[in-house]
Amino acid sequence: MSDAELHPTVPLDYIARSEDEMRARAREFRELLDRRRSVREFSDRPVPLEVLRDAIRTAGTAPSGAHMQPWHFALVTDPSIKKQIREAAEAEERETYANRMSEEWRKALAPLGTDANKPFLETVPALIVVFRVDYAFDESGDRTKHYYVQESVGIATGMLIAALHNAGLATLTHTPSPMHFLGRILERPKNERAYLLLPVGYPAENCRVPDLARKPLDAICTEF
Ligand code: IYR
Repeated sequence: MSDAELHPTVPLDYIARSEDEMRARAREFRELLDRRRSVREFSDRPVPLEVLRDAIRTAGTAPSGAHMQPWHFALVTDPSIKKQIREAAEAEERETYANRMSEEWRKALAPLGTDANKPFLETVPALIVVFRVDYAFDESGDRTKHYYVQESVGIATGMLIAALHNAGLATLTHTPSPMHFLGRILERPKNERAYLLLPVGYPAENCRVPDLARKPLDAICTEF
């Protein structure tokens, strides 16, 4: 078989835009994403499952090392599973807040007003648990190596958060640590490790968030 037959190509589905259009789109997208905030007070109002599924499809368009797509998303809306996750997360968080956090860490978190109680894990209509898939199995049961898993899953997660925000939903990037309990409760295989827990829903009425500022461009970018 020729190389072209082994590795087929297709034309790039590229949309060319004028510079004016690019400027407008870049600004609008920035303004949209600048309104995203991590939310810790959620409404219990159900969200359309199809919106969540579409956002997960969007995450699945992320680039990945050797196109291995090393991610898996658990979409949890079952109240009894949310309860189990809340109870296990709070147990870990109680230990973290009491014994694992340094004084410096505690100070950095103070403006966020967080503690070990995570009632939102049950209030929210949906939890999306992102798993990193460290390796796969081929048809003969041998391991297939995955590359740049951390980077790939991080990019996919960013796209997931942006897609949910774009759809009008609020999220929290939640990292109870350690997160082994998520693989256990959700019965994921041993080649997967929990990466992030994302509560998703509508913000509670009158939801307030910390008064934070974004770093300006000149603080996050150096031009050469
Ligand atoms: N995982 C804990 C602590 C926590 C840590 C960081 I870094 C944050 O930005 C926020 C919280 C918790 O969720 O409370």
